Amino acid sequence: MKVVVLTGAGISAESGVPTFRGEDGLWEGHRPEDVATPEAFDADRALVQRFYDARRASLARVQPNAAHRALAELEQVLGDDLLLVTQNIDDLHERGGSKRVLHMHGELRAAWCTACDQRTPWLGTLLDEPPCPACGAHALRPDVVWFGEMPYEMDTIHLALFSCDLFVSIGTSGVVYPAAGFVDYAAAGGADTLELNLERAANSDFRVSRQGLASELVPAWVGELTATLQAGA
Ligand code: BV8
Repeated sequence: MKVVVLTGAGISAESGVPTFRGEDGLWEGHRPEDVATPEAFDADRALVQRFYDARRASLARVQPNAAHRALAELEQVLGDDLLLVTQNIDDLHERGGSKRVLHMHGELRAAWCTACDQRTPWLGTLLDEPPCPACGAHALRPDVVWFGEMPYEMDTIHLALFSCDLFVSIGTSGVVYPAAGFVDYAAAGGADTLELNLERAANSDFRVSRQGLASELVPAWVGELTATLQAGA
C-alpha cells in the first residue's frame, strides 16, 4: 500500500514549536507571512535573519511528540511505500525517528548561499553574515521556501500523489498552496483521503476527516493501519 503523508504546523504544536504569532498574531509587529518573503529579505535583511535565527535557536527547546514518533513507526512498517512530506521547517520528524523526510518548504537547519548556490547544514546564526563554507562569500540566507518561491521537489511529490493509495493530511490549515491542493491531486489519482486535524481545514474535501489532537489521532491511525496491513487486508 502506497501512502503519502503531508504534515503542517499543527503536528508540532503540542511540542511547543513557537509559531511566532503572539496574541496579536504578529512577530515584532510583523505578520510572519510578511517576513517570510524575498521582498522582506531585500527590504530588511537583518529583520528576516533575526526571525529565522530565533526560530532556529528555539529548536533546542522543543521535543518531538507522539505524532512524530508514530509516523517514524509507520516508516518502519511501510518502508519506501511511505512518502512523508512536511511543510514544517523544524527537525522534529527527524528527531522523532523518521529517516526520510521531504521538507517542501526547506529547513531551519540549513543555509543557502546566494553566491554559489551551495546548501550547508546550519545550526548557528546568520544575522552576523558568516562566510559561506563553500565559497567564502558573505551571502548566506535561510534555506527556507518563502512566499512567492517554488517549494522543493514538487515533481517527486506530484508523482507520489498520483500513484498513492492513501493520502493523509495532518495538522495543516489547508490555506497555503501548493500543499493545500495535494488532496485534489491524490483524489484525482484514485487515492483515498484522510484528514487528521484540530478542526476541518479550509480545503477540507477529504473522504474521512477526524478532528482532535495530532498526538492522539496519529498514533491511533498508525495503529489501525498497521493492524490492517499485518492482517494482510
Ligand atoms: C508558490 C516556510 C509559485 C517559511 C512557508 C492566492 C491564492 C492561492 C495561492 C496564493 C495566493 N496568493 C499567493 C499564493 C501562493 C502562496 C500561498 O499559498 N499563499 C497563501 C497565504 C494564500 N504560496 C506560495 O507562495 C508558495 N509558492 O506559490 O510559488 C511559483 C510558481 C512558479 C515559480 C516560482 C513560484 C510557497 C509557500 C511556502 C511559504 N513558506 N513556510 C516559514 O515557515 O517561515 S508556509 C508556512 O505556512 C509554513 O510552512 C506553515 O506550514 C504554513 C502554514 O500552514 P500550516 O502548516 O497549515 O500551519 P497553520 O498554522 O496555518 O495551521 C495549523 C493547523 O494545525 C490548523 O488547522 C490547526 O487547527 C491545526 N492544529 C493546531 N494544533 C493542532 C492541530 N492539529 C492537530 N493537533 C494539534 N495539536
